[in-house]
Amino acid sequence: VLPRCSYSTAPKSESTVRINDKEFNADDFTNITPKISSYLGQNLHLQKHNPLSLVRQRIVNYFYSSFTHGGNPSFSVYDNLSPIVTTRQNFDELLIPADHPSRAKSDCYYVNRGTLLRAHMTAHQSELLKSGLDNFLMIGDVYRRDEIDSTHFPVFHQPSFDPEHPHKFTNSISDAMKQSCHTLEATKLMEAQLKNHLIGLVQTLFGENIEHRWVEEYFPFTHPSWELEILYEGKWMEVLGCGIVRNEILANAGPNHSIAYAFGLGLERLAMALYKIPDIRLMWSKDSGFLSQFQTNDINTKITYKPVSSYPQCVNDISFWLPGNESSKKHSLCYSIVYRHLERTLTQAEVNRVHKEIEQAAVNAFNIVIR
Ligand code: FA5
Ligand code: MG
Repeated sequence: VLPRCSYSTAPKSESTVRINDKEFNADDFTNITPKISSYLGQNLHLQKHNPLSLVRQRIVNYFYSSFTHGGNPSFSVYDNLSPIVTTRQNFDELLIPADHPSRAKSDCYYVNRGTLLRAHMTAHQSELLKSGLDNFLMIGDVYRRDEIDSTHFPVFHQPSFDPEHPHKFTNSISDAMKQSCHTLEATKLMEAQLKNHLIGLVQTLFGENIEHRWVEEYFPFTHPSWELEILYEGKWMEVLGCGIVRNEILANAGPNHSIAYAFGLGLERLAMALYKIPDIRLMWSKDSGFLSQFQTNDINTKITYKPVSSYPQCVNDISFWLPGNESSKKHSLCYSIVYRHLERTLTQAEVNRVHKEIEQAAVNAFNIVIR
């Protein structure tokens, strides 16, 4: 059952927004639409045979193999945190200034002035740190008012990781290389670990020869920061942002004597490059011609997406009694047959004609009785 969003018809000043059966006051910031709300709870990253879920599992396995302690995973995975967060979680806790452009109404889906659909998984970093965790992987759907194209969609999925290490602090200056409280040695060590882990991940997914490059970036919540790009279809595609967590964030949340790095990946972009899916919008396809290509019990199977007809499917069921002794218990089966033309939309009448022929052929060949 998918959650729905609806708007009450009350006068504007006291109008409310319902999401997931929860009521929120609407105000001048409210810009969430019923269409966007319909994505909440779909959790593509948790659907068994969805490409995003296959990549999610491979990422989790990779981190399990790299972060273990005495044979057990040394981090926790959160993949079902609610995407409805406060502006405090999404921005303030991450030191994002009040006038930062990423807070603009034109960039986010606001429920109201204080509440929005998270724009990144980093929104949960502080609460998890405060709950005492020091190594965690968060995966979920995030929402941004981005212009749609082949690599951008207003809803996408982000695995985000945050491992921490003990650190002896110094008092020096902050510069392009590091934060003032960190030693240059520790910063360099963290940078090397962070980059190794991420390169290790893309090599595990794509093979040793994956072409990649690091680009210097700026995030208010990390310093220094980078983005990783991989070569996809002859063009550089950004797949993640990362950096060394600002010490103020760790200190505010509790663990003061440690240094941590963090990153946020674009799950769709990795899935696109891995399975050669040409357009991010296909990830939302409910078409069995798309989904059936990812029906595998081995997440490491090499899959190359084959385009399916863009004309709609038409589904007719065939339901029949198996042949058997009249007196014995009758056994019936039902199959769904998907019809689709490669060059045009089929009409129900012509589908019915073919369907009748299949029924007749099954009766003749297997002696079944159509129900
Ligand atoms: C962030 O979201 C940071 N929170 C990442 C981070 C985490 C940095 C922790 C430092 C520490 P960014 O906005 O670049 O960063 O998004 C991360 C990735 O999400 C991008 O590299 C891209 O792969 C993906 N992404 C961003 N916008 C979209 C979109 N509209 N559609 C699909 N994927 C997107
Ligand atoms: Mg970016």
